[in-house]
Amino acid sequence: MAMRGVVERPSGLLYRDGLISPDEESALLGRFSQLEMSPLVLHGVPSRRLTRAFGVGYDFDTRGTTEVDPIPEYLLELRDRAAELGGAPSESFEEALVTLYPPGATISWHRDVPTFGRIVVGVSLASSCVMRFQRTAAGGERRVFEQPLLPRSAYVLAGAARWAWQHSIRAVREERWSVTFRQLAERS
Ligand SMILES: O=C(O)CCC(=O)C(=O)O
Repeated sequence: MAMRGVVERPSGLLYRDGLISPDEESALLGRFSQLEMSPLVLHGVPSRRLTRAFGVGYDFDTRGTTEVDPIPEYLLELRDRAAELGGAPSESFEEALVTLYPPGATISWHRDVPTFGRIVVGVSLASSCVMRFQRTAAGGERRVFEQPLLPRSAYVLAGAARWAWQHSIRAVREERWSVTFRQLAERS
């Protein structure tokens, strides 16, 4: 179903197909299948998607960062490529959030919390989905955009795409994994 509103590409949204090869994707998915994942709990309500944070964690109840395991070696090359696409030093991406969307899982409308920095880079694995964007323009008109995310692709949210637009993902048809790299606002 098409979104209602005037279509506008969010400024600061960058999309790149083929950030990783099919072999690299398989190797990462093999690693991810060994990870202990937990349902993301948003204000007491567990969501259908499962996550595992590395480097820095975030608690939606206390709105603070938490201590988690360091980013594993096998994610460092991926972080380098994500950082190059995002145009910021690799080490500035202190969080790597691995998310598993079982079939039917979604992420609802949100902006990433301001604890995190100016640039967010997300990598998609295993299946495709549609990332939706919305904002209210001056005068109250709704602006919308849909960005298909293919497996092995990456997107960058910076500028208006990071701060002015909300994003969400429609229910995925097949299992999807993502890795989201974020900076900490206080250091970016
Ligand atoms: O799975 C994705 O690529 C999007 C993740 C996201 O929007 C989030 O974790 O806030």
